[in-house]
Amino acid sequence: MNYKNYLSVTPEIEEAIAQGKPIVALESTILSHGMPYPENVEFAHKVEEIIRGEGAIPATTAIIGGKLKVGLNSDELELMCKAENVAKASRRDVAVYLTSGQTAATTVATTMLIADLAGIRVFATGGIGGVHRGAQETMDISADLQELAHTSVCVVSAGCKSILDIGLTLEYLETYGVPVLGYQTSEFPAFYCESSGYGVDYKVADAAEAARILKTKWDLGLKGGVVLGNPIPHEYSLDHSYIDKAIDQALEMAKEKGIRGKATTPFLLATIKDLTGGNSFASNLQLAYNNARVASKVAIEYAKL
Ligand code: PSU
Ligand code: MN
Repeated sequence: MNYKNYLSVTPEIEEAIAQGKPIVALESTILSHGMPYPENVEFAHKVEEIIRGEGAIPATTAIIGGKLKVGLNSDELELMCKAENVAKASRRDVAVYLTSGQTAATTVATTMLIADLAGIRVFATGGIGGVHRGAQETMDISADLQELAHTSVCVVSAGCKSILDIGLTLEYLETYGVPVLGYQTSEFPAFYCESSGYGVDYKVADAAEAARILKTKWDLGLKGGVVLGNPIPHEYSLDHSYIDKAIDQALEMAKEKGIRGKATTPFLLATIKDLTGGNSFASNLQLAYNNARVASKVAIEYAKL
């Protein structure tokens, strides 16, 4: 396997991997297609600072110049945040964009894939992709779920947005043998809302317990990811009725405009942001910071095992 020819890992991260230090992977689709510029620049730096503050090393991923980048410098972060001619790379796009040299942001699926190639086991994001509402007709199911089925990385997220069918997303994860853990909660979180009405498989008490579960799973050769659901901090949790109204409206607009395929999720995210103004964005930032904190703790505990 000569996959290493395609990886470009910063010296700091390369050394950290070699020494078994705690590292937290971060995606770039959340920057390029999930947040407005220039607010996303501040976010991109702050989330990395939070991880460093906890004692782990951040590794933001992207596809730039025909390489799978692990760790971005300030210019590269700026490039992803400006998002001019930055594509969205899911698993099926990776080889194409590496070949063409297209700059692309990494989704949860692609970040997991890159983290796994580099040997990074913990990843912090905002929300995972999942089974879209109406998937019975459209078959729109995020590639994130198949990646979770096969790729051994723990994804710390605030669950998923209710642009998705949360119940079907959890069913899909069950079918593919992906453990869904709740970080100090028995409820699967719904991104902006700390609760979703759906339970998790197991509530973990702390990062050490989560890390032991990861080690046990992978020691057994049970390949595949783990979802660690970490609810948005209570003070930032939004009202279900408030956010659901915006989500329903965004879904209706997507239908009217005939939005399909990989454009669906970015369209819904941008429309919800516009409909709810700054409110939802402030919550979005806080839940992502909180995931970075918890992911760092898990990476630190995992590195001790
Ligand atoms: N959901 C969010 N914020 C995001 C995404 C999803 O609340 O930024 C992004 C993630 O990168 C995720 C991707 O992996 O969208 C899923 O896209 P799709 O549904 O096209 O697979
Ligand atoms: Mn899709």
